[in-house]
Amino acid sequence: MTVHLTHWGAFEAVSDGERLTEVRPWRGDPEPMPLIRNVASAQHHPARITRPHVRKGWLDDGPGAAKGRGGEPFVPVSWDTALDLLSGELRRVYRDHGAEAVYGGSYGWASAGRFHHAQSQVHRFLNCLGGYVRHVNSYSLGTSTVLLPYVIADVNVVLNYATAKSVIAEHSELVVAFGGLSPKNAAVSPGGVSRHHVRGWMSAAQARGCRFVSVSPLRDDTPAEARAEWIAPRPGTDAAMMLALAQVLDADGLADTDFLERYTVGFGRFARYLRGEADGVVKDPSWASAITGIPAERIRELAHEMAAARTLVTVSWSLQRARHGEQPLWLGVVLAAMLGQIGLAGGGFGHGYGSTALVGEPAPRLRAPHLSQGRNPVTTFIPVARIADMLLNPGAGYDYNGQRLTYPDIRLVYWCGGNPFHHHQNLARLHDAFTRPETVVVHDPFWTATARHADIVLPVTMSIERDDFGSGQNDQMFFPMPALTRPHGEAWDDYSIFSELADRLGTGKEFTEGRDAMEWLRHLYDEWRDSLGVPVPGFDEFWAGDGIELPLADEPQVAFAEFRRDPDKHPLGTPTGKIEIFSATIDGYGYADCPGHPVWLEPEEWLGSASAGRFGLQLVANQPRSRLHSQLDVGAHSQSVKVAGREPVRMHPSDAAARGLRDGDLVRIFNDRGACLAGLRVDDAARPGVIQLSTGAWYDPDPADPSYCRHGNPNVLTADVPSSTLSQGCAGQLTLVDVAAYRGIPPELTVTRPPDVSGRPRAPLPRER
Ligand code: PGD
Repeated sequence: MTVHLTHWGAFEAVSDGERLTEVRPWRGDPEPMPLIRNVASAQHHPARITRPHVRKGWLDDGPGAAKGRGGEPFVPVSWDTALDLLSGELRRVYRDHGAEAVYGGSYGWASAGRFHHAQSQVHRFLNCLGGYVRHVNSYSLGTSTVLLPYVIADVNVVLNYATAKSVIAEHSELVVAFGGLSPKNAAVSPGGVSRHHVRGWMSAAQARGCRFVSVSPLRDDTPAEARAEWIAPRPGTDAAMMLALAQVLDADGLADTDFLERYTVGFGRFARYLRGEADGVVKDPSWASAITGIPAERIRELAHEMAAARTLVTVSWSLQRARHGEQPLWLGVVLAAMLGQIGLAGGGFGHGYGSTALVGEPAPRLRAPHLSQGRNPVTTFIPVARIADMLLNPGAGYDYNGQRLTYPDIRLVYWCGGNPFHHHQNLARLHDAFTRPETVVVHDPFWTATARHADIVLPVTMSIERDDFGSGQNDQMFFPMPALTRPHGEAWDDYSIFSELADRLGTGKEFTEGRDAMEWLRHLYDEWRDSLGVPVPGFDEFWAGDGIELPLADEPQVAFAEFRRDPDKHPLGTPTGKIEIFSATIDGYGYADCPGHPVWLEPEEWLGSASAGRFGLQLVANQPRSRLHSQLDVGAHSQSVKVAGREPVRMHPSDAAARGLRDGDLVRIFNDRGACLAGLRVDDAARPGVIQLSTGAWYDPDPADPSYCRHGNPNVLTADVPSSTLSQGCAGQLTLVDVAAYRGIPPELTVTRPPDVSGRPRAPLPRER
């Protein structure tokens, strides 16, 4: 048995050199995830890319904006041909248009493994050529990354030095979880998870008497082990509920004024807003009840319960992935500050205990080695979720985080390790944006929708097909990851592709430094080992073993304990060094969609808005439980939950009855932006008025209509709008839709088989009668 690491867990496998014949969870994992079933079953699926391909139109006509991108047939070519064509095109673009014409942001999670980390590889390669336009922030946390440094601390401090789950289990009396504590997300971490503790800490806290309150439109956003009270506001209205909690704390004399005085700035301005002195509206529980649908009395009681107990306020990442996502996040900090428990064991504020495995884990003292990406001389960047705006509007100006920026004129897009036709919003608009560049290059193991929108498609190995080592962020285990099988078809690893391209472009020495992949692993390991000052085995011993344990920090972490002890000696990284309930800096930017203190701002699409009459259901487009993002959607576990061959959508029984729908029906979900098919699951875990359709079903558009997905990708429905001007973060979590039964012959899915290489025109799809 050989150990291997994925973002969703470690497993042990037996291989016959071609495929994995036996897979079982890593023996050290107390709560292994069924997602590991996806790996072996996807490896040789027909949707794997077996050899390099070039879009026929690009081959025939050369580079240029192309309406046919995403719909035209591909021509299989040899590696030599593909690499010659691609190196020639890179040479042309860098020579004629410069590095500012290359978008190499290439957002995506790719696979676990520190050396073959796809982003590091593509960025290092492009840096050797002169750089590229990059992205900043992430789809996960784009809003938090910008907001938190103004309010409390850098996002990495908030996440990596969060109060340890063991401390919560021991000390918290009440955990109020806005957005819940989702077990499916808490099982995943970038780079990998060895020991899952998704449920254990909640059981332990609950057994000791800690109470959990889960504020979410979905009951199972918090696991049964927590025995949580479920409060289900209208999606997107948490900020109103939080303001009312703050109003009760203020009005009933429950706020910790000493804490607010010593550790925060701006409470006075905020209090005037709460009390209605600013706008004549008191933000009390009755006001919030009309917005959220939560009884005013329950909000009032909860505020008193929070003040009477050691209370941890947590906010999930999903809440900030929405219009005005800054507001509930900021209010989470404000509530914790008003309770005066920031810096105390089991109290205060946390962000993402149910969003990723790494939050609340004891940070190891050592980080595993990684490959340097080199230096990017290009200063132009975009906030990651502005990709379609950039491609559609070269030269246009826009605001971001206090700056006025200009979109560059991109000629070549290079994607390696991500799937924008999964992760971006309003996919029909993205489809349009992808017609604009002159060349699109994609490396992926699979024929994802993004690969199908490329001109040059290069097949890469899965992580089980190459030698690497891996360790997740804040994970204690560092594993060797020797190749378990030979590569599928003619797939190469990203490093080999970039090495060959770099050779052709005259930057081979700089890119490879004369090493092959195995020599890099040894080199990075030795360099790391020499820098440690603590004994770890030599490389050969490490490579032959089952992983090493990295030493942990000495004490379980309590977030912001030092700041609480001495705020003058340990100020925060905010402009004033204190928690900013009012931010003069943000106020100074003058953004109407993110003012100087947290407020309730009505989103354009919510159950109380005018358009809710036309589209009466709020869609929660959240993270899937059967795969990570869009990864390995063709794998056995992901396929096992599909309904009628489509992604499952969950709907409350009352909403299903009102529409004459039954469990198992094929349905069409629609709004003004698009439509998708899905398989209905009737389930009272969704609040009435809410449906839930996970992200990640591979986008399978009607050839004549990119806004229509046959498979169930919610991003044909979501709006390509930012959370706010401040952060320009992804706001894809919520959107208004309606649902109807699909009548007629269901169209066949095509995304699970390779695209057309014949050149024959594609037959139109059956559509609804
Ligand atoms: P993945 O499916 O992980 O999605 O978006 P992201 O693009 O990260 O894509 C990774 C791709 O890398 C896959 O196609 C995989 O096959 C490929 N890959 C794997 N290993 C390798 C490798 O070694 N080399 C190469 N070249 N490729 C490899 C995720 C993004 O989606 C995220 S992080 C979030 S949080 C967002 N969430 C939402 C949301 O909540 N709601 C909506 N509506 N939309 C979202 N989109 C975002």
